[in-house]
Amino acid sequence: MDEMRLKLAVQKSGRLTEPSLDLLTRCGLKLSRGKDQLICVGENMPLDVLFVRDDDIPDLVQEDVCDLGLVGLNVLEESRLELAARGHPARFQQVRTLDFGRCRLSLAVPDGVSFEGPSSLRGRRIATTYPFMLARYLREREVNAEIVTLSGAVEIAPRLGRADLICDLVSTGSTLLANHLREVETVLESHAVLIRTPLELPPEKEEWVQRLLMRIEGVQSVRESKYIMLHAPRSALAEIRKLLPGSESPTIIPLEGFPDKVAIHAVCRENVFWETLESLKKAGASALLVLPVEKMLA
Ligand code: PRT
Ligand code: ZN
Repeated sequence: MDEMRLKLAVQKSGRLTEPSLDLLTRCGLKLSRGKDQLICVGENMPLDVLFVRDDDIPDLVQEDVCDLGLVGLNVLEESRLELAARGHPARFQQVRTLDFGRCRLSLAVPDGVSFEGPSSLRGRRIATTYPFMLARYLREREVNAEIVTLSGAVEIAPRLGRADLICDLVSTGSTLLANHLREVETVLESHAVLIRTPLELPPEKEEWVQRLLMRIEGVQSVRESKYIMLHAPRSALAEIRKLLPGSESPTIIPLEGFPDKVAIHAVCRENVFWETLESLKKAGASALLVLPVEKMLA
């Protein structure tokens, strides 16, 4: 492999695959072929993508096989704790919080079972695929419980009599519902993160890491952003400015032939909903136009 090219680990096939590739595409990366191969070559950047299981991503960065990785905080934290337990401090650095892969690691009890806080866990058997995070949670609360480590299908463990409750990832909650389980405590709020090696990289590689970080920032900040244009009576300017969601300094332009009116252009860093447009109109605005923002660089 070419030592001068960055290597970024991405989940091969799973929940993080599509949003990870979407982020990279929005950052301008063009990949050589489909994601069926282990490695995809970046055609327009010195960056190649390695497709692997998400659980392997922290280790690949830890062992300097990859310079960068896109992985869930849940997997990262578990790996960090596991490494620490084996006496190896984690070397990967978390460099960006990403706006996808949101979920939470939660405790859930079977319907009808009471739960009055962590002390209710005393002496219970808890099934999980995240034994290190669960152990930390219990340790911090000084609760002794039995951790039943499984490799999957955690939600059926109570029904099979293997555990009294579970500690598993939840996003919509429909899996819990379908299995007659009730979420009672959050152990970790999770989302995808970008990690990197702590190694000092050659300047050319480091420059590309910095460019990628900046582009990610740009992509994430425009996702919810909108460009809004409208006409307004000068007298309503103050009120209208207050109504524009998340915009600091709108551009105010005189309107030829209408001395009492101005045009306002603003970048709103939040979504602009119909309700906002209706309020703006009520305040005197007209000719309202909302456009998506494609790229932004501060
Ligand atoms: O093969 P590989 O090991 O790469 O994939 P995997 O099966 O381990 O992972 P995958 O693709 O399921 O998830 C990858 C990452 O997505 C996780 O590590 C989390 O960071 C994130 N993520 C976000 C989730 C969920 N949401 C999620 N809902 N991971 C798993 N789930 C599970 C959840 O445990 C439940 O069983 O999906 C099920 C449905 O969830 P509900 O609450 O929407 O019903
Ligand atoms: Zn996995």
